[in-house]
Amino acid sequence: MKLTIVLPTYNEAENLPLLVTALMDLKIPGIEQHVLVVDDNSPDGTGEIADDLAAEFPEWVQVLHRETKDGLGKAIIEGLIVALYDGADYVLQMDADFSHQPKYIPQMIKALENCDMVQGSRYTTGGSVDDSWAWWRKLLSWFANSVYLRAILRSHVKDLTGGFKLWQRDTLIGIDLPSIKSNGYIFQVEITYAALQLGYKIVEVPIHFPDRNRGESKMSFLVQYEAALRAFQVWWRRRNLSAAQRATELPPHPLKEIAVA
Ligand SMILES: Nc1nc2c(ncn2[C@@H]2O[C@H](COP(=O)(O)OP(=O)(O)OP(=O)(O)O)[C@@H](O)[C@H]2O)c(=O)[nH]1
Ligand SMILES: [Mg+2]
Repeated sequence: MKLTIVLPTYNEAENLPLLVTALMDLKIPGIEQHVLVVDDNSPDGTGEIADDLAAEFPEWVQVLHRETKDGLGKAIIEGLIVALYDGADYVLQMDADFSHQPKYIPQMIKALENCDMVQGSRYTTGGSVDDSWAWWRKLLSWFANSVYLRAILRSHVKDLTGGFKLWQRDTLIGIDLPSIKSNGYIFQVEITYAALQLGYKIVEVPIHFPDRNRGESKMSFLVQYEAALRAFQVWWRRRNLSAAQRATELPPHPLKEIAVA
């Protein structure tokens, strides 16, 4: 089985080489693993570091260079579509700052045998967030995911904003990725909600989510507040989807340029 790991990066110069090494060290039986870095012209040189990794490990690492930073959602969608064109059977999306820990990937692959998408989840039983979070921050994040968003979207998934997702190829095709219009953090909610509405089975695997310990955080309260309001937009746009509306063909290839060393 071919697994492509899509890593969106913006200023992850310190994290990326360590993460790529950690991913390659996994060596999961029966899995041919590839990494696709999607870099938005990071000012800290992450793109060049990614090119160096691709030159060093041409059979494992590919790089997709986007000209500007126009949102995490668009970067991930491009990566997911390119992974499908490259023939991936499974596609994993994960953050490149070690908040999503490679050690969970084998469990997630096992869980994917019985479902259409596996969500690495902070809020299912056994999941947790960084110990240093203040109680009110833990409460707010838990409430936003496990109560507020779930109530609006009537979803059983407890970590709707989580970005650690392992997809079956057919699920990603069925979703019609270019139809996901949200950007930023609410993107994670819309793509999961679209999958649920299309009747795909999602299983949550508990993860511990440590804070990044290298590089700068891009998260802010404004961003979280905006995501909370946009939940209604996502619900409205997707409320009438059903399994009959699954797409059956690959979307157009999004790429202007792909650099493979
Ligand atoms: N390509 C691309 N990657 C991005 C963009 N914004 C964030 N990322 C990457 O997406 C992943 C998730 O980023 P975040 O976790 O949102 O940002 P953060 O700053 O780590 O936020 P916290 O984890 O809450 O501290 C990381 O690998 C980032 O480098 C973007 O606009 N384009
Ligand atoms: Mg992060």
